[in-house]
Amino acid sequence: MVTAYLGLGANLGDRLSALCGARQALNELPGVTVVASSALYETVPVGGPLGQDTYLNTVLEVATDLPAKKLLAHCLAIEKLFGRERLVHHGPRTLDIDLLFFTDLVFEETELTLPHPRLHLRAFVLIPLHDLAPELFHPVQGKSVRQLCDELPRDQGIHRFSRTW
Ligand code: PH2
Ligand code: MG
Ligand code: MG
Repeated sequence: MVTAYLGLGANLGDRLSALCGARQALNELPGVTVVASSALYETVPVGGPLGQDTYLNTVLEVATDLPAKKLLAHCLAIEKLFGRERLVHHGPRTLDIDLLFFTDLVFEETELTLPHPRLHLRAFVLIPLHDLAPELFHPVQGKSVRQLCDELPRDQGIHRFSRTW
């Protein structure tokens, strides 16, 4: 069993039920157990078309004995199950599941880069990840999640969502 971190986001349709449903679907996969969930965060969209609704974002810690690419394939299948359509780059989505870290694996291929290549720049990933794993070390940036959070520009348009889940 190894530890992986997944970033989830939704800004179209019933965002909370997509995140809850995705967490349940991940936990039901053979070889995957959801170990911990961060708080939920309401976040301003980064990139993509203007006028999009705000996102709900969260991060999950999972224990898995699947290889990274298998886990990614399951994540993409769960996105589809929740109505994900890929129409516009960074466009609104019912559910996005990104593989952030897979143990300390550093890996680069077209369909999968680990750690996720933009996670160190994104408050909507780093702040929920910090809830779960502040001392997690980013092997490419050479910094902990805590350090990366401290270096984020102020006012990243991210607020804790009042609901527990
Ligand atoms: N995901 C993106 C692009 N922009 N912005 C926010 N706030 N949250 C996201 O999850 C997000 C985004 C690409 O996957
Ligand atoms: Mg994403
Ligand atoms: Mg994605």
